[in-house]
Amino acid sequence: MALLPILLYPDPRLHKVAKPVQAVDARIHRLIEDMLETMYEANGIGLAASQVDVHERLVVLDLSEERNQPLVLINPQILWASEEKHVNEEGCLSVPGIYDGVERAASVRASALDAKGQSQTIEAHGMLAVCIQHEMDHLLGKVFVQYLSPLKRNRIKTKMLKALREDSR
Ligand code: K1U
Ligand code: ZN
Repeated sequence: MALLPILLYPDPRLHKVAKPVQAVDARIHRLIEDMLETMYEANGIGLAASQVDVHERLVVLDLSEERNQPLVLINPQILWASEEKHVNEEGCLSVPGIYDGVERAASVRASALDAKGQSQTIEAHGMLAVCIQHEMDHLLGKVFVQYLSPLKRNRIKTKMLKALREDSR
């Protein structure tokens, strides 16, 4: 297993659109293991392959208290989203230290392959629904700060670039 470097906003690679996973093979199993290790080490509840510079439709999640119930979504698709919307506080491992409210569907139904390549349907509400939508946005090259006002987004971009410059000194 290996820890993978997480791309930081405003890295342009975060805006690439991911392609479908062609085969759930040994390479994908290794990537799943590495992404789970990376997500747990960063104390995240989700991670999309796009964030580790792999532009294929793969997401890992774990919202359990004990951090022992990983969920793997390969080639996920939203089948249904509720008309009811909620605003939730979101964070992102690619935008560390920034949290803000984003409006999303309160519930979603999604289909995906699991780590064994079997199809699964997930009914998600609350934080799981938020997280699935956030991670699927990553696969489309969208970062949650793009929902914020241009003023907020520019402030975040400036702050992130300043932190990057200071880290490289
Ligand atoms: O995509 C990511 O970078 C992972 C992200 C998932 C996420 C968290 C909260 C709302 C939507 C999506 C994180 O894990 S950020 C860190 C975190 O654990 C967290 C942040 C805010 C609320 C709850 C958890
Ligand atoms: Zn994110």
